[in-house]
Amino acid sequence: MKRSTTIAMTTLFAVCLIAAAVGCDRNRNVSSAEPATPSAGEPVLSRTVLMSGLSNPWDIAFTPDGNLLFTEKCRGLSVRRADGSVQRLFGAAGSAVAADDLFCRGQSGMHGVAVDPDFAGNRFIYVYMASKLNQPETNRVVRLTVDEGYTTVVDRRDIVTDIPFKDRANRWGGSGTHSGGRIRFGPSDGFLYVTTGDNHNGPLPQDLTRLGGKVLRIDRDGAAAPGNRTPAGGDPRIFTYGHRNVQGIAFRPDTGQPFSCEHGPGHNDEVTALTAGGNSGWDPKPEPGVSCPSNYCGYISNKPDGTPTPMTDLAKFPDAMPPSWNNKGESDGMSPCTFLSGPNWKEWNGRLAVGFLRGERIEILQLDEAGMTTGNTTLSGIPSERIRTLVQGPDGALYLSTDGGEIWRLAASP
Ligand SMILES: [Ca+2]
Repeated sequence: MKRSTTIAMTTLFAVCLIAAAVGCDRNRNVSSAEPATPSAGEPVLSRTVLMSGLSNPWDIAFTPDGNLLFTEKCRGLSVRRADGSVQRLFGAAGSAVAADDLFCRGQSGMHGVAVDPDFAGNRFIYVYMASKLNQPETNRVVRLTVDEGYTTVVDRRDIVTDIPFKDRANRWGGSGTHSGGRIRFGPSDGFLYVTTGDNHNGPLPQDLTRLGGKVLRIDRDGAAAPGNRTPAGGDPRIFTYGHRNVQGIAFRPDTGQPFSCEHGPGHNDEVTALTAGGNSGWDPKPEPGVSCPSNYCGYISNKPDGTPTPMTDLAKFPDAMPPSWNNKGESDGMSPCTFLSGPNWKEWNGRLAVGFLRGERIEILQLDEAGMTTGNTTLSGIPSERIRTLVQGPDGALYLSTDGGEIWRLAASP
C-alpha cells in the first residue's frame, strides 16, 4: 500500500528556527513542494538541505550537546558543531589527526560513526574504517576521544582489528566490496553493534571463526558482550551470522530489539528482527556438485536445481531468523534504517524507516508485535537520491545523507 506524504511549504526563516538545535547555514538550499492536505494520520514534513558538497557522506551521529558527527568515505570523520562550523577531526590529510592507515577503495573507506552512551563522561566516539595496518588489509572499529571544543581527537584505540576486507578483485567485483560498516549502540543494553559484509567470499557468512557477514556485539573495549549466544566454537563477538552485506541496524523503541537492513543480491533485500545467536541464512558457497566463479554463488545459484541462492535459506537452515520484510523479488540496494519515534510522526511513530541506494527512496515499514512487516508506505515528496544514512536527531527530526553529497533534515510538524 502506498500513500503520499505532504511536504509542507516552508520558509528559510521557519526552517532555521526549527533547526536551531544543530545550527543553520545561510547559504543552504531549502526545498519545498506545493502544500497539500496530508493523508489522515500521516506526518507533515519539511525538508532542509543542511550540508552540501560533501564527498560520499556515509554516516551521521549526534552528541548529547547537539553536535553532528559525520563521516565521508574517503576523507574521514568531521564534526558540524552546533554553531554551524565544520572541523575535520580524523582521517585523510587535512584532518586534525591523520590516520595514515585509512584507505579508500571501491565501496570501502570510513563508514560508520557512533557516540558512546556515556559520552558526557568519557568523550568516546567510534568509527568503522578500512585500514592497511594489517596485511591483508582489514576493516577496524576505532575508538577516539574528542576534546570539549571539537577541535581534535586523542587516544586512538583500535577495539576491533580483524573484520575481513576484500583485498583483491574477483569475478564479482573489485577490491573493497561488501564491507558492511554500520555501528550503533543498543539503547537498552549499552553494547556496540557492528555490521559486516561477506566480501564476495562464499564460505565467509557461515564461518563462525571469522567476522565477515555478521553482526557483532561488543563492549566499548571491543570484548564480546555477554549474552551473544554465539554457537559453540564461534568467535564470541558474533551476535548473528549468515548475513550478506548489512549496512543498516536499528533498535525498536519499545523493546530495544535490533533489526538489520541488508543489501540483497538482485532478487531481494531483507529486514530481519535479530535474536542472539541467530543465523540469517545466507550461504553463498557452492553446494556439492555446483561450481560458481570465484567460489561465490551470491548472484547465481548455489544449488544443483539452479534456484537462486536465497537470502534466507530456510530449507537448509530451518531455524534461521525469518525475514521481517523482503523487497518484492528484487534488490533496490537497501542500506540504512532507523525507527521513527515521537508524536510528531503521528501514525509513523514506532515504524521503521528504510533507505535505498539504487531504489533512491525511503520506505516506512509497519511491524507487528513479533517484528514482521504488515505494511509499507513510500515516503514521497523528496528528490530521488541514493540514501546512505538515516538517523533520528535529538530534535526528533530525521537526518539523512545522500551519495550525491548532501545531508538533509526532514522535520515532522507538531
Ligand atoms: Ca537472511
